[in-house]
Amino acid sequence: MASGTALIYDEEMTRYKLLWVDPICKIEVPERLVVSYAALQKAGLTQRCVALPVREATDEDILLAHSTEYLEAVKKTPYMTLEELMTFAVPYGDVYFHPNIYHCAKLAIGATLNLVDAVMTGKVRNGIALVRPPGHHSQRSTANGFCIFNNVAIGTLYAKKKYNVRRVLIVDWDIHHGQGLQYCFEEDPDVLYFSWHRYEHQKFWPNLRESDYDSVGKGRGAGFNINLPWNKVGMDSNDYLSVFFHVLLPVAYEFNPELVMLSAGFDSAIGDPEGEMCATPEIFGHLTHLLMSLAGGRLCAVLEGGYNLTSLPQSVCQTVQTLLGDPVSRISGLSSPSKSALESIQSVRSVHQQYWACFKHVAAKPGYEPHTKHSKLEAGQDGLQPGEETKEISWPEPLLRLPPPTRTAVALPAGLEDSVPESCKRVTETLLTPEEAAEKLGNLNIQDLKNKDLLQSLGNVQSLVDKIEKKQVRNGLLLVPDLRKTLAFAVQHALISLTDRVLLVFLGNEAPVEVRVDGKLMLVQFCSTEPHEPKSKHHIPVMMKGFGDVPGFLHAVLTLLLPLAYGYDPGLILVAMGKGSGMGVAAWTQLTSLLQGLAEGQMLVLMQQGDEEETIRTTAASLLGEPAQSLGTLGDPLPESMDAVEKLRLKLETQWGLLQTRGQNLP
Ligand code: Q9C
Ligand code: ZN
Repeated sequence: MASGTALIYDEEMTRYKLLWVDPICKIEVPERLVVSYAALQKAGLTQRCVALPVREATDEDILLAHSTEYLEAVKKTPYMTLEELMTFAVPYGDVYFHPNIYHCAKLAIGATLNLVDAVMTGKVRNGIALVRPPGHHSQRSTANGFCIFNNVAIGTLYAKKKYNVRRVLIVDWDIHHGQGLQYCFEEDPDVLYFSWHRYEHQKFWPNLRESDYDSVGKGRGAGFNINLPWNKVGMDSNDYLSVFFHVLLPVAYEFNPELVMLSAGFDSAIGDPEGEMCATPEIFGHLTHLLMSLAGGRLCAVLEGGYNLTSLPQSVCQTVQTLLGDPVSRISGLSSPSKSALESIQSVRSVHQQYWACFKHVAAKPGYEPHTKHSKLEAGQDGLQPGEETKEISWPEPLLRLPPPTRTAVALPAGLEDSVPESCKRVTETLLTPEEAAEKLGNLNIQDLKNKDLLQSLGNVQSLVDKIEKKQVRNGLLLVPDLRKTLAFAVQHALISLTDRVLLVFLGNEAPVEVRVDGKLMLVQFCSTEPHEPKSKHHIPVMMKGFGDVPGFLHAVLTLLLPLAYGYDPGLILVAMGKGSGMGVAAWTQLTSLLQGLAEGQMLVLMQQGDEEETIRTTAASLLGEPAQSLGTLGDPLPESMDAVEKLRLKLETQWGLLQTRGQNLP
């Protein structure tokens, strides 16, 4: 399995700049790269990455996405006078040229292609190319929006051609619409293009009708172009996460990409003069993490925009650190998306429901007609007015993300120690005294108190929870003889010794623990038989029609569990799989991978002894940070599972705002 993170950077790409006065183009400065790379160095991240060289793209590479005429025209720019360069740029719009920009543009493509090569050959698992000029506005015969050639489009076509990659997901989180990417792939069903962008009902640049949510792709590509327009400025982490949970991730999993290309523009971060959004740099760590469970972890990030020289380097560091596998920072105080964001989410879900099974249950928008929109939109009710308040906005510097000395500790019964990778730290047997056990577990009987295996597993749980709390260990895996009792003990111990909230995710039918401490423990239980009416509003049973319904389970994880968990913001996660829950190993490791984005990855997994060695090994690998296995082509989820999840969402969405998916104009 591939490991390592590539970083591609070359100072040469800082050697072009705007040579005349142009208020629109003046933000695209060489310092963007300089400060980003310097921040990575200062954080000690450059030496942890695999440094890869850039190369010059060949004509053949460029012609993958551009016309000969356009290439030949750009080829002349190094020999132009200042005046000729100015004149050359005029017809394109919001772009400038420089005698060295053609050279840099070739390096930007070459950097992208070297990254694709490294990821596709398994030299690295993932990586990022820090490049200038950016690419996503560039079209077949057009420069546009600071972009000369379309780096990500060329990278995608190159991967398809050279490596025979079939399905590529392009995620464009830059705050501008990558219309160049849309045009390039809108008829291609093998490339799913997702973009969110500042739109303001077409009042924001590039002011295109086709940037709206109803551009879904054309011909065979219908359904494979997803636009999420932001119609207000001031969008924040709630809005970004909601779009991932309720739009991008469900579709992305259903699409099942073999490679993820990321148009990583950071003008969607707080403080950016273009985006005027409010999401802090930490959010990019989470967005990155959420994408790392797709395509077996094959992720190529390529810099696009980002013009605030403080939030840009911070966001780049968050992204790189996540690619490297460091624990993702906690996001506290999440609430719900804004009204305007919800309207966009609802619109894109309803217009795409005919293409994607994950949206099948979405109620069609009442009175929905693709070409008469915006009528019901409120005026200025939420969000900021454009240009307002974001000028001198400040935010706290992201906290350091220090990985604990040990990533993964395991406590396994004798004979099974070799079933997990070497790098797992073995927990030496810790025996609990019967007195200590009885203190935390009222319902132990005499037999239990004499049961050495049980007392040992309780001791192991206690020592692992303590080590995680002290940040000596990041996560752990325990195989226990009595799952229910050990789990109950783990919860008791965690609640007593931690001041923080605990999230328990339980797969199985029996109620695992009496939830007593309201507020400090949230229990999300996946079960296949009707559970008893929960005694606490923090006990959330999710009925699945059997655990074999992988698409249904995944839907519940993405659209229910993750929003709940992010809203709850636990300091520790306990995950337990009852024996014979029948959960497939791929779905199970998707769960354990995704949950590591919470609680700074502090997680303890408990499994009943007797589980298959393959499951144990894969679980340990997931805790060590190996990408989850891809789930393959998902069939349709069972309607019963979807109904159950939808019902729960409706019930809980007032309390847990990240569950919301609808604007106000629906019941
Ligand atoms: N204020 C990239 O981020 N100017 N390009 C827009 C509206 C063009 C942005 C003017 C912005 C281009 C890669
Ligand atoms: Zn941009």
